[in-house]
Formats: sequence, structure tokens, C-alpha cells
Amino acid sequence: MSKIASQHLTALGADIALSPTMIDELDTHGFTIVPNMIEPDWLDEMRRTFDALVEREGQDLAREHHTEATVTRVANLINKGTVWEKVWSHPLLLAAAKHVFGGEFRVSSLNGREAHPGGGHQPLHGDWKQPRPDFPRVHVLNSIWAIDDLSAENGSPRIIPGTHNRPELPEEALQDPDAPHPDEIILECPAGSVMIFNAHTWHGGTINHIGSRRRVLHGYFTRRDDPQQQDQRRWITEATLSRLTPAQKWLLDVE
Ligand SMILES: O=C(O)CCC(=O)C(=O)O
Repeated sequence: MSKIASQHLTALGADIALSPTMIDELDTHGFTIVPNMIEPDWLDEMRRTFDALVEREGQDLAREHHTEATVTRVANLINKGTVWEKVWSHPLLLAAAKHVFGGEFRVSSLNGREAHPGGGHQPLHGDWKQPRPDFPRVHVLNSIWAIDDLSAENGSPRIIPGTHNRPELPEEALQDPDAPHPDEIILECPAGSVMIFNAHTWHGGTINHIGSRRRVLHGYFTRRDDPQQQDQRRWITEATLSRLTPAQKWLLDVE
């Protein structure tokens, strides 16, 4: 890692130590779940802002990214409120990213997602869609922030432990990536929890059977020399730029 990258990460608080359990879970399973990462007041503000954005933006919600049938997607949260700032620059998340990438990285995107009643199913996938001739180099890390309680009934994501250590993509390895997987773990957790994961690990959304609120955020990072899911230079607004620290600008790669 370059000296400048280390300095920026230090300024962002990413030098905090991960617990031995977190390190072991990230290395062995490909994911770790952190309870109570979002404090109650912050959670309330996230819920209010999420719903206000959905109300305000209507059909334009995910124009910076992609839409998905049967879910509400809110894209480009970096430019849609200060409440999201502590998500993409959270010290613990950055410390985990530093560990998992083992090299320089940057923010890829920050989006919201809510499965509608009866919707939300996704095939098992990795967030890196290309072949991996450079396996086991890590290209992507993601985090799913539970804004509501998540359960098997309301469409919590599923994840298959250890699959970050497989070089092939699920669509190559599995006969039916849509089918239940014998090893799948359902992320059932109270609101305020965050799952941080090596995003090569096979995962996917499931169906919201009962229709209760199921808002999550995806705080997504990429190795620094790989493309961002959302080109931050293209979408960054003057208002956002004016409040960012040099280290945050570096993290978004909008300097
Ligand atoms: O929100 C979820 O349940 C997971 C979504 C996901 O994996 C994706 O959109 O790629």
C-alpha cells in the first residue's frame, strides 16, 4: 500500500483492530456479522431519509445504477444525504476492507434495496462477474446494512460460507443458482446489524414472503484499480464535494 493510501486510511480511522473472531470469519467463511453497528438515532434518521427519497424521486430512484423488478432500489446515496456518510466511511468497515483486500481499494457504490411483498429473489451470485485467472486476488467487498429486522420470512439475503475460496462463479459451478443451497446461511438479524463480506462469496436476495419492511443498504468497495459500480467522479455533486475531507475524497476517488 502506498504511503498516501496509508495516511488517508489512518485519517479515516481504519487502523482500528478487528477482533480475532471477525478476522477468522472473514478469512474462513467470507463474511462476518456485526450487531448494533447502527445506533438507534442514526437508524431512525436512515429510515426517514430512505422513505423520503423514495417518495421524492419516484421513477428516478436508481437511474445512476440499475433497476430490478419486484424491489425498490435507491442508488447514489453518497449524494443523497449526510446520514449515509458514516456508512461508506465507517472505520470498522474500512478496517475489514483493508484486511480483505490486502491492498488499496475505493468505494464502488452505496445503494439501498427493499424487496416488495412476494418479490426480491435473486440467483446466487458473486458481485465480481468476470473469470478469476488471478484467483485468489480479491476484487470486491460488500456490506449489507439492516435498516429493518431481517428474517427468512421477509427476504433476508442468503450466503454460502467458504465460497470466496472457490475460483469459479456460481453460474458455472451450480446446476441451478436459483435453487436453495444445502449450505446456505440466511442472514437473520435485528435492525442495526451489518454483514461485511468478501463479495466473491456466493450470495443473493430471497423472497419477502410476509411483506414486512425490509430496507437494507449495500456499501460496496472495489480494488482501487478495478472499475467502480458507480462512477463517483461522474455523479459527485458540488454540495457533497464541499463537505468531504481529503481522506474521504481519496476513498471515493474523486480528488
Ligand atoms: O439485498 C440483498 O438481499 C442482497 C442483494 C444483492 O446481493 C445484490 O443486489 O446483488
